[in-house]
Amino acid sequence: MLNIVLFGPPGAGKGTQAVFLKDEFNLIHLSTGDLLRSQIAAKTELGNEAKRFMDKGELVPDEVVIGMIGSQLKENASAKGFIFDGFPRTVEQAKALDQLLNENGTPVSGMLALEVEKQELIDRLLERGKTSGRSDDTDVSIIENRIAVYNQKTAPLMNYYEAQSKYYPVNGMGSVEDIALRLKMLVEKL
Ligand code: B4P
Repeated sequence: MLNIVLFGPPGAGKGTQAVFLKDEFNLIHLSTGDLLRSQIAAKTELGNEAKRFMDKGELVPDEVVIGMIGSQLKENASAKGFIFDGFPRTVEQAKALDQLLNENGTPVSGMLALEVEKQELIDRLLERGKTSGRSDDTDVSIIENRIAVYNQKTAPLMNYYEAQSKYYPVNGMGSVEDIALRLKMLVEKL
């Protein structure tokens, strides 16, 4: 079973690349951002709670996203593997993911970390904000906060996976196709 953690700061291309990898390797794509946005669209209690954090560029509480991923893993028990996009985002979430996957005897295969310069991240998100309707993509100060939260709470996960020899940095600058090829070549070696 192939379990890939696709990692990187906001705007690094996780969602974009996950679509290619999912098709190439026949994986289930689990994006916590997408799952949360569908809860917001459905105006559920969870969605209303999550929106308060997402609108400010803050992380949604660990227990909420861990619970969502746990249910998705159960729902897709016969999958060939998963691509985790935007999860884990804290050490607590990474530990929970290890525990959930170990229960099935199928650990994380590798963490692929997209590396992109800060100004490029901001440009990409503002560009998406013109059409996405996402309030967290239209305001530079909120984008800056998302990047700061990433540096403070999420970037330490690189050490977490490096300690398990599962950390693979990938150049995330360039065309979508070139980056997809870099990721594909890496995944084939996992
Ligand atoms: P996400 O939905 O994960 O948003 P993101 O970090 O911005 O990544 P995304 O996948 O959308 O962007 P991508 O890099 O693909 O999270 C949103 C919010 O949800 C978080 O801030 C948080 O509040 C909450 N949340 C989600 N998961 C959570 C968790 N685990 N714990 C707690 N809270 C959580 O792409 C960005 C843009 O760049 C796209 O428009 C794309 O077209 C463009 N792009 C991609 N590659 C490009 C390239 N090579 N060249 C040019 N443009 C490119």
